[in-house]
Amino acid sequence: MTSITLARPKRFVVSSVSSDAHMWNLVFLQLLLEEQGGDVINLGACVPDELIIDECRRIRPDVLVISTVNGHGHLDGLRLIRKIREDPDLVGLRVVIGGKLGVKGAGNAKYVDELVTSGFDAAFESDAGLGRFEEFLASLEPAKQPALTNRQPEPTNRQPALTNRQPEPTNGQPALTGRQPEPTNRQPELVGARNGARK
Ligand code: B12
Repeated sequence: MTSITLARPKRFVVSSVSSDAHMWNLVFLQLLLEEQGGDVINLGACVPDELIIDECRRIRPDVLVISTVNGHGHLDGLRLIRKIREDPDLVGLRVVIGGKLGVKGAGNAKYVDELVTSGFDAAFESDAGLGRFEEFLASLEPAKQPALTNRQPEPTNRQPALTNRQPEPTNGQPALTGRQPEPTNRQPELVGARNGARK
C-alpha cells in the first residue's frame, strides 16, 4: 500500500533582536516568505531574547529568521544564538540571521563566520543581496511534521471523558502530535552555512 504524507506550509518566526527598532525589514521578510507560501509569525522589533525563545518553544517553527539593521546585530545575534543553542528544546531549530550585521557596510561580511560557528545555520549580509537567502529557502525540505518534536508528551492521568461520540475514522495518517523527531543529518548547504559543532 502506498503511504501518503501530507506536506504543510512551512512555518517561520520572523523577529528582530532586542536592541533593534527598525521594522520595515521585518515587513519585507514577512511578505517575501508569505509570497512563497510560508506561514509567518512576525514578533516585531526590539524583542527580548527570552521572548523569542519562548515563542519558538510555543510555535515550533521550521525556521527562525532574525533580521537586524541597526549595526548591533552581530553582537545581539551572538548572544541570542548562544542562548538558543543552550536550550535543549531548541537544539534542532533552524535559525538564520540577516540584514546589516554591523556598521561596516560590505565589511560586515566578516561577521558571518563567527555567527555561523556560534550556531546560526546561515548568516546573510544585506550587501550580498537576497540570492543566497532564496537558495536557502529553496533548499528547505517540505515540512511534513511539526518542527522541534523532541519533547516528550506530558504524561496525562486523565480518564476518557464520558461521551457518546464514536471515534472518528482514521485514514492511517500519523497524528501530528507526540511524534518523535526523525534524526536530522543536515549538512550545511550554503556558503556561510554552519560548518562546525555548535558551541
Ligand atoms: C527608517 C530608519 C529608521 C527609523 C526606523 C523606523 C521604523 N519603525 O522602522 C528610526 C528613525 C527609528 C531609525 C532609528 C535608528 N537608525 Co535607522 N534607518 C532607517 C532607514 C532610513 C531606512 C530603514 C528601512 O526601513 N529600510 C527599508 C527595509 C525594507 O530595508 P532594510 O532595512 O535595509 O532591509 C533590507 C536588507 O537589509 C535585507 N535584510 C534585512 N533583514 C534581513 C534578514 C535576512 C534573513 C535577509 C536575508 C535579508 C535581510 O533585506 C531588506 C530588503 O532588501 C535606514 C537607512 C536606509 N536607507 O536603509 C537607517 C539605518 C538602518 N539606521 C541606522 C541607524 C544607525 C539608526 C540609529 C542607531 C540612529 C540613532 N543614532 O539613533 C537608530 C537605531 C534605533 C534602534 N534602536 O534600532 C543606520 C544603520 C547603520 C548600519 N547598520 O550600518 C542606517 C543604515 C542609516 C545609515 N546609513 O547610517 N532608523
